[in-house]
Amino acid sequence: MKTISVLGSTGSIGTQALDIARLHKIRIKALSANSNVELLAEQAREFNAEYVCIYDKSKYKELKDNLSGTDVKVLCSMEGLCEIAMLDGVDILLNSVVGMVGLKPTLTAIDKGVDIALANKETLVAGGKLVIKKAIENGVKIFPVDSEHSAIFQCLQGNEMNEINKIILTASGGPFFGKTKRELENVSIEQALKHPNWSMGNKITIDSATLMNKGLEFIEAMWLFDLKPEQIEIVVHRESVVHSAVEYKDGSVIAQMGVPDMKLPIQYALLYPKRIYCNEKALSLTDYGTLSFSKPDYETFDCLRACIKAITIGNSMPAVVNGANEQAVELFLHEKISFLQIGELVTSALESIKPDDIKCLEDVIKADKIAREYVLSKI
Ligand code: MN3
Repeated sequence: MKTISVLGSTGSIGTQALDIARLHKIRIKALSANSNVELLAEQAREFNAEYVCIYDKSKYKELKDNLSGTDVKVLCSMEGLCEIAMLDGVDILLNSVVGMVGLKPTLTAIDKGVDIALANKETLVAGGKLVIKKAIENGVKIFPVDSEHSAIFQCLQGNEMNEINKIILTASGGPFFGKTKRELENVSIEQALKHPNWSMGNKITIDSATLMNKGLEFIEAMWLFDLKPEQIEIVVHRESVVHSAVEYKDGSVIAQMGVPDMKLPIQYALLYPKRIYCNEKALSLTDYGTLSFSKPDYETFDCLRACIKAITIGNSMPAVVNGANEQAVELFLHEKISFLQIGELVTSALESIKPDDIKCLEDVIKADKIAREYVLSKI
Protein backbone atom coordinates (compact mmCIF):
# COMPACT_ATOMS: atom_id res chain seq x y z
CA MET A 1 0.00 0.00 0.00
CA LYS A 2 1.07 3.56 -0.68
CA THR A 3 2.43 6.13 1.75
CA ILE A 4 1.36 9.74 1.30
CA SER A 5 1.74 13.13 2.94
CA VAL A 6 -1.07 15.68 2.87
CA LEU A 7 -0.52 19.44 2.88
CA GLY A 8 -3.79 21.12 3.85
CA SER A 9 -5.22 18.06 5.60
CA THR A 10 -7.93 19.93 7.56
CA GLY A 11 -9.52 21.53 4.48
CA SER A 12 -12.27 20.16 2.26
CA ILE A 13 -9.93 18.19 -0.07
CA GLY A 14 -7.64 17.14 2.79
CA THR A 15 -10.38 15.65 4.98
CA GLN A 16 -11.86 13.76 2.00
CA ALA A 17 -8.38 12.45 1.15
CA LEU A 18 -8.10 11.13 4.69
CA ASP A 19 -11.49 9.43 4.29
CA ILE A 20 -9.97 7.63 1.30
CA ALA A 21 -6.80 6.84 3.27
CA ARG A 22 -8.99 5.36 6.02
CA LEU A 23 -11.01 3.32 3.51
CA HIS A 24 -8.02 1.88 1.64
CA LYS A 25 -5.47 1.77 4.46
CA ILE A 26 -3.13 4.27 2.82
CA ARG A 27 -0.27 5.14 5.19
CA ILE A 28 0.16 8.78 6.23
CA LYS A 29 3.68 10.08 6.71
CA ALA A 30 2.98 13.76 7.38
CA LEU A 31 0.10 16.24 7.61
CA SER A 32 -0.17 20.02 7.60
CA ALA A 33 -2.81 22.65 8.27
CA ASN A 34 -3.01 26.41 8.13
CA SER A 35 -4.30 27.02 11.66
CA ASN A 36 -6.73 24.28 12.76
CA VAL A 37 -4.72 22.79 15.65
CA GLU A 38 -7.50 20.62 17.12
CA LEU A 39 -8.30 18.74 13.93
CA LEU A 40 -4.68 18.44 12.82
CA ALA A 41 -3.67 16.88 16.15
CA GLU A 42 -6.64 14.52 16.03
CA GLN A 43 -5.72 13.45 12.48
CA ALA A 44 -2.07 12.95 13.46
CA ARG A 45 -3.13 10.62 16.30
CA GLU A 46 -5.60 8.64 14.22
CA PHE A 47 -3.23 8.10 11.29
CA ASN A 48 -0.01 7.77 13.29
CA ALA A 49 1.62 10.55 11.30
CA GLU A 50 5.35 11.00 11.89
CA TYR A 51 5.32 14.74 11.17
CA VAL A 52 2.81 17.57 11.41
CA CYS A 53 3.21 21.19 10.37
CA ILE A 54 1.11 24.19 11.31
CA TYR A 55 1.60 27.03 8.84
CA ASP A 56 0.48 29.72 11.30
CA LYS A 57 3.56 30.05 13.51
CA SER A 58 1.58 31.53 16.40
CA LYS A 59 -0.22 28.17 16.82
CA TYR A 60 3.00 26.15 17.07
CA LYS A 61 3.11 25.92 20.87
CA GLU A 62 -0.55 24.99 21.10
CA LEU A 63 0.02 22.13 18.64
CA LYS A 64 3.20 21.04 20.39
CA ASP A 65 1.36 20.95 23.74
CA ASN A 66 -1.57 19.09 22.23
CA LEU A 67 0.75 16.37 20.89
CA SER A 68 3.06 16.16 23.92
CA GLY A 69 3.51 12.55 24.97
CA THR A 70 3.37 11.35 21.35
CA ASP A 71 6.28 10.71 18.96
CA VAL A 72 4.91 13.14 16.36
CA LYS A 73 7.47 15.71 15.21
CA VAL A 74 5.91 19.17 15.16
CA LEU A 75 6.96 21.73 12.54
CA CYS A 76 5.70 25.17 11.54
CA SER A 77 5.61 27.84 8.81
CA MET A 78 6.90 27.57 5.23
CA GLU A 79 10.06 25.76 6.34
CA GLY A 80 7.91 23.06 7.90
CA LEU A 81 5.84 22.64 4.73
CA CYS A 82 9.03 22.30 2.68
CA GLU A 83 10.53 19.84 5.18
CA ILE A 84 7.43 17.69 4.75
CA ALA A 85 7.65 18.03 0.97
CA MET A 86 11.13 16.47 0.94
CA LEU A 87 10.64 13.55 3.35
CA ASP A 88 11.91 10.13 2.26
CA GLY A 89 9.60 7.19 1.81
CA VAL A 90 6.63 9.09 0.44
CA ASP A 91 4.97 7.88 -2.78
CA ILE A 92 2.74 10.90 -3.29
CA LEU A 93 2.50 14.36 -1.79
CA LEU A 94 -1.06 15.64 -1.91
CA ASN A 95 -0.84 19.41 -2.07
CA SER A 96 -4.25 20.85 -1.15
CA VAL A 97 -3.25 24.12 0.48
CA VAL A 98 -5.08 27.22 -0.72
CA GLY A 99 -3.26 29.85 -2.76
CA MET A 100 0.30 30.77 -3.66
CA VAL A 101 1.57 29.34 -0.38
CA GLY A 102 1.56 25.96 -2.14
CA LEU A 103 4.15 26.84 -4.76
CA LYS A 104 7.38 26.46 -2.77
CA PRO A 105 6.43 23.08 -1.25
CA THR A 106 5.47 21.84 -4.74
CA LEU A 107 8.84 22.87 -6.19
CA THR A 108 10.61 21.33 -3.19
CA ALA A 109 8.86 17.98 -3.68
CA ILE A 110 9.70 18.00 -7.39
CA ASP A 111 13.37 18.65 -6.58
CA LYS A 112 13.27 15.65 -4.28
CA GLY A 113 11.61 13.50 -6.99
CA VAL A 114 8.32 12.98 -5.14
CA ASP A 115 5.18 12.56 -7.30
CA ILE A 116 2.47 15.09 -6.60
CA ALA A 117 -1.31 14.95 -6.43
CA LEU A 118 -2.11 18.58 -7.11
CA ALA A 119 -5.22 20.26 -5.75
CA ASN A 120 -3.49 23.62 -5.35
CA LYS A 121 -4.37 25.21 -8.70
CA GLU A 122 -2.87 28.62 -7.87
CA THR A 123 0.53 26.88 -7.93
CA LEU A 124 0.21 25.96 -11.59
CA VAL A 125 -1.42 29.23 -12.56
CA ALA A 126 1.30 31.41 -11.07
CA GLY A 127 4.31 29.15 -11.45
CA GLY A 128 3.26 26.74 -14.21
CA LYS A 129 6.34 27.29 -16.32
CA LEU A 130 8.70 26.51 -13.43
CA VAL A 131 6.68 23.60 -12.06
CA ILE A 132 6.23 21.77 -15.36
CA LYS A 133 9.83 22.32 -16.50
CA LYS A 134 11.19 21.01 -13.21
CA ALA A 135 8.76 18.06 -13.16
CA ILE A 136 9.88 16.96 -16.64
CA GLU A 137 13.57 17.34 -15.72
CA ASN A 138 13.12 15.24 -12.57
CA GLY A 139 10.72 12.66 -14.05
CA VAL A 140 8.08 13.63 -11.49
CA LYS A 141 4.43 12.87 -12.20
CA ILE A 142 1.76 15.45 -11.42
CA PHE A 143 -1.67 13.89 -10.91
CA PRO A 144 -4.52 16.41 -11.18
CA VAL A 145 -7.03 16.43 -8.32
CA ASP A 146 -9.31 19.17 -9.67
CA SER A 147 -12.40 17.32 -10.95
CA GLU A 148 -12.24 18.79 -14.47
CA HIS A 149 -8.54 18.05 -14.89
CA SER A 150 -8.95 14.59 -13.43
CA ALA A 151 -11.72 14.06 -15.99
CA ILE A 152 -9.45 15.16 -18.85
CA PHE A 153 -6.65 12.97 -17.48
CA GLN A 154 -9.07 10.02 -17.36
CA CYS A 155 -10.28 10.71 -20.94
CA LEU A 156 -6.66 10.70 -22.14
CA GLN A 157 -5.89 7.20 -20.88
CA GLY A 158 -4.94 4.89 -23.72
CA ASN A 159 -4.82 7.74 -26.25
CA GLU A 160 -2.07 9.87 -27.74
CA MET A 161 -1.67 13.55 -26.82
CA ASN A 162 -0.87 14.43 -30.46
CA GLU A 163 -4.27 13.12 -31.54
CA ILE A 164 -6.20 15.70 -29.51
CA ASN A 165 -8.18 18.44 -31.25
CA LYS A 166 -9.27 20.23 -28.10
CA ILE A 167 -10.52 19.74 -24.60
CA ILE A 168 -13.95 20.75 -23.37
CA LEU A 169 -13.67 22.22 -19.90
CA THR A 170 -17.06 22.22 -18.20
CA ALA A 171 -18.19 24.91 -15.76
CA SER A 172 -21.20 24.78 -13.45
CA GLY A 173 -21.70 28.52 -13.97
CA GLY A 174 -21.77 29.08 -10.22
CA PRO A 175 -24.58 30.56 -8.12
CA PHE A 176 -24.97 33.63 -10.37
CA PHE A 177 -25.47 31.90 -13.71
CA GLY A 178 -27.75 33.92 -16.03
CA LYS A 179 -27.41 37.12 -13.98
CA THR A 180 -26.39 40.48 -15.41
CA LYS A 181 -23.82 42.78 -13.81
CA ARG A 182 -26.62 45.04 -12.64
CA GLU A 183 -28.23 42.17 -10.77
CA LEU A 184 -24.94 41.39 -9.05
CA GLU A 185 -24.36 44.87 -7.65
CA ASN A 186 -25.52 44.06 -4.13
CA VAL A 187 -24.46 40.45 -3.75
CA SER A 188 -23.76 39.49 -0.13
CA ILE A 189 -20.99 37.21 1.12
CA GLU A 190 -23.62 34.61 2.09
CA GLN A 191 -25.10 34.58 -1.43
CA ALA A 192 -21.65 34.24 -3.01
CA LEU A 193 -20.76 31.38 -0.67
CA LYS A 194 -23.75 29.30 -1.74
CA HIS A 195 -22.66 26.99 -4.54
CA PRO A 196 -25.36 24.94 -6.31
CA ASN A 197 -23.44 21.64 -6.71
CA TRP A 198 -20.14 21.53 -4.84
CA SER A 199 -19.30 22.10 -1.21
CA MET A 200 -15.83 23.62 -0.94
CA GLY A 201 -13.68 26.07 1.01
CA ASN A 202 -14.44 29.83 1.03
CA LYS A 203 -11.77 30.98 -1.43
CA ILE A 204 -12.69 28.52 -4.17
CA THR A 205 -16.42 29.07 -3.62
CA ILE A 206 -16.04 32.81 -4.24
CA ASP A 207 -13.82 32.01 -7.23
CA SER A 208 -16.64 29.81 -8.55
CA ALA A 209 -19.15 32.64 -8.15
CA THR A 210 -16.96 35.09 -10.13
CA LEU A 211 -15.92 32.31 -12.59
CA MET A 212 -12.32 33.18 -11.70
CA ASN A 213 -12.10 29.51 -10.77
CA LYS A 214 -12.79 28.50 -14.38
CA GLY A 215 -10.22 31.00 -15.59
CA LEU A 216 -7.64 29.51 -13.22
CA GLU A 217 -8.61 26.03 -14.43
CA PHE A 218 -8.17 27.14 -18.05
CA ILE A 219 -4.58 28.10 -17.27
CA GLU A 220 -4.08 24.98 -15.14
CA ALA A 221 -5.22 22.79 -18.07
CA MET A 222 -2.82 24.50 -20.48
CA TRP A 223 0.12 23.69 -18.23
CA LEU A 224 -0.94 20.18 -17.23
CA PHE A 225 -1.72 18.99 -20.75
CA ASP A 226 0.60 21.24 -22.77
CA LEU A 227 -2.23 22.93 -24.70
CA LYS A 228 -2.64 26.23 -26.54
CA PRO A 229 -5.44 28.62 -25.48
CA GLU A 230 -7.38 27.90 -28.69
CA GLN A 231 -7.42 24.19 -27.81
CA ILE A 232 -9.65 24.74 -24.77
CA GLU A 233 -13.39 25.36 -25.00
CA ILE A 234 -15.23 26.35 -21.84
CA VAL A 235 -18.81 25.05 -21.76
CA VAL A 236 -21.30 25.87 -19.03
CA HIS A 237 -22.94 22.69 -17.80
CA ARG A 238 -25.23 23.40 -14.88
CA GLU A 239 -25.63 19.85 -13.59
CA SER A 240 -21.89 19.13 -13.03
CA VAL A 241 -22.30 15.56 -14.28
CA VAL A 242 -19.96 15.74 -17.28
CA HIS A 243 -16.74 16.71 -15.52
CA SER A 244 -14.96 17.56 -18.81
CA ALA A 245 -14.23 15.94 -22.18
CA VAL A 246 -11.57 15.51 -24.85
CA GLU A 247 -12.21 15.82 -28.58
CA TYR A 248 -9.89 13.77 -30.77
CA LYS A 249 -8.89 14.32 -34.38
CA ASP A 250 -11.30 11.65 -35.63
CA GLY A 251 -14.18 13.67 -34.16
CA SER A 252 -14.74 11.36 -31.21
CA VAL A 253 -15.49 13.17 -27.96
CA ILE A 254 -14.73 11.21 -24.80
CA ALA A 255 -16.26 12.59 -21.61
CA GLN A 256 -15.94 11.54 -17.99
CA MET A 257 -19.12 11.58 -15.92
CA GLY A 258 -20.04 11.03 -12.32
CA VAL A 259 -21.92 12.58 -9.41
CA PRO A 260 -20.46 15.91 -8.26
CA ASP A 261 -18.18 14.58 -5.52
CA MET A 262 -14.48 15.20 -5.05
CA LYS A 263 -13.75 11.76 -3.58
CA LEU A 264 -13.36 10.09 -6.97
CA PRO A 265 -10.84 12.56 -8.46
CA ILE A 266 -8.87 12.55 -5.19
CA GLN A 267 -8.80 8.75 -5.10
CA TYR A 268 -7.89 8.46 -8.79
CA ALA A 269 -4.90 10.76 -8.22
CA LEU A 270 -3.76 8.84 -5.14
CA LEU A 271 -4.29 5.30 -6.43
CA TYR A 272 -3.78 5.78 -10.19
CA PRO A 273 -4.31 3.70 -12.31
CA LYS A 274 -6.48 1.61 -9.96
CA ARG A 275 -10.27 1.79 -10.09
CA ILE A 276 -11.59 0.41 -6.84
CA TYR A 277 -14.56 1.16 -4.58
CA CYS A 278 -14.77 4.87 -3.75
CA ASN A 279 -18.14 5.71 -2.22
CA GLU A 280 -21.79 4.70 -2.23
CA LYS A 281 -22.92 7.57 -4.46
CA ALA A 282 -23.71 6.32 -7.98
CA LEU A 283 -24.66 8.33 -11.02
CA SER A 284 -28.21 7.82 -12.23
CA LEU A 285 -28.56 9.44 -15.64
CA THR A 286 -32.31 8.83 -15.66
CA ASP A 287 -32.67 10.78 -12.40
CA TYR A 288 -31.18 13.76 -14.25
CA GLY A 289 -33.19 13.14 -17.42
CA THR A 290 -31.73 16.12 -19.25
CA LEU A 291 -28.24 17.63 -19.26
CA SER A 292 -27.75 21.20 -20.46
CA PHE A 293 -24.82 22.97 -22.12
CA SER A 294 -24.28 26.63 -23.02
CA LYS A 295 -21.62 29.26 -23.70
CA PRO A 296 -20.12 31.24 -20.80
CA ASP A 297 -21.03 34.91 -20.28
CA TYR A 298 -17.71 36.75 -20.60
CA GLU A 299 -19.39 40.15 -20.17
CA THR A 300 -20.72 39.57 -16.67
CA PHE A 301 -17.86 37.39 -15.52
CA ASP A 302 -14.84 39.52 -16.36
CA CYS A 303 -12.48 37.40 -14.24
CA LEU A 304 -12.81 34.62 -16.79
CA ARG A 305 -11.88 36.97 -19.61
CA ALA A 306 -8.96 38.34 -17.60
CA CYS A 307 -7.48 34.88 -17.03
CA ILE A 308 -7.60 33.93 -20.69
CA LYS A 309 -6.01 37.24 -21.65
CA ALA A 310 -3.33 36.79 -18.96
CA ILE A 311 -2.20 33.38 -20.21
CA THR A 312 -2.27 34.61 -23.80
CA ILE A 313 0.14 37.41 -22.82
CA GLY A 314 2.07 34.90 -20.70
CA ASN A 315 5.20 35.59 -18.61
CA SER A 316 4.22 36.97 -15.20
CA MET A 317 0.62 37.85 -16.09
CA PRO A 318 -1.04 34.64 -14.83
CA ALA A 319 0.71 35.23 -11.48
CA VAL A 320 -0.55 38.82 -11.56
CA VAL A 321 -4.22 37.96 -12.10
CA ASN A 322 -3.97 35.20 -9.52
CA GLY A 323 -2.36 37.48 -6.92
CA ALA A 324 -4.83 40.29 -7.61
CA ASN A 325 -7.70 37.85 -7.22
CA GLU A 326 -6.40 36.33 -3.97
CA GLN A 327 -6.13 39.81 -2.50
CA ALA A 328 -9.52 40.93 -3.82
CA VAL A 329 -11.31 37.82 -2.53
CA GLU A 330 -9.80 38.36 0.90
CA LEU A 331 -11.05 41.96 0.86
CA PHE A 332 -14.52 40.82 -0.23
CA LEU A 333 -14.68 38.21 2.55
CA HIS A 334 -13.82 40.97 5.03
CA GLU A 335 -16.57 43.20 3.57
CA LYS A 336 -14.06 45.76 2.31
CA ILE A 337 -15.13 45.63 -1.35
CA SER A 338 -18.25 44.61 -3.29
CA PHE A 339 -18.64 41.40 -5.27
CA LEU A 340 -18.28 43.14 -8.65
CA GLN A 341 -15.12 44.91 -7.54
CA ILE A 342 -13.31 41.56 -7.52
CA GLY A 343 -13.55 41.34 -11.31
CA GLU A 344 -12.85 45.05 -11.75
CA LEU A 345 -9.68 44.88 -9.65
CA VAL A 346 -8.40 41.73 -11.37
CA THR A 347 -9.02 43.32 -14.78
CA SER A 348 -7.39 46.62 -13.90
CA ALA A 349 -4.35 44.81 -12.43
CA LEU A 350 -4.02 42.94 -15.73
CA GLU A 351 -4.26 46.17 -17.73
CA SER A 352 -1.98 48.28 -15.51
CA ILE A 353 0.87 45.95 -14.52
CA LYS A 354 3.59 45.26 -17.09
CA PRO A 355 4.53 41.64 -17.79
CA ASP A 356 7.88 40.44 -16.45
CA ASP A 357 9.95 37.36 -17.23
CA ILE A 358 9.53 34.34 -14.96
CA LYS A 359 12.86 32.56 -14.46
CA CYS A 360 12.70 31.46 -10.83
CA LEU A 361 10.46 31.25 -7.77
CA GLU A 362 11.42 34.77 -6.69
CA ASP A 363 10.07 36.18 -9.98
CA VAL A 364 6.69 34.53 -9.30
CA ILE A 365 6.60 35.82 -5.73
CA LYS A 366 7.50 39.30 -6.97
CA ALA A 367 4.69 39.32 -9.56
CA ASP A 368 2.26 38.10 -6.91
CA LYS A 369 3.34 40.83 -4.50
CA ILE A 370 3.08 43.61 -7.09
CA ALA A 371 -0.47 42.48 -7.92
CA ARG A 372 -1.56 42.37 -4.26
CA GLU A 373 -0.09 45.81 -3.59
CA TYR A 374 -1.80 47.16 -6.69
CA VAL A 375 -5.19 45.91 -5.45
CA LEU A 376 -4.62 47.30 -1.95
CA SER A 377 -3.64 50.69 -3.41
CA LYS A 378 -6.95 50.89 -5.31
CA ILE A 379 -9.34 50.64 -2.38
MN1 MN3 B 1 -12.73 22.33 -10.56
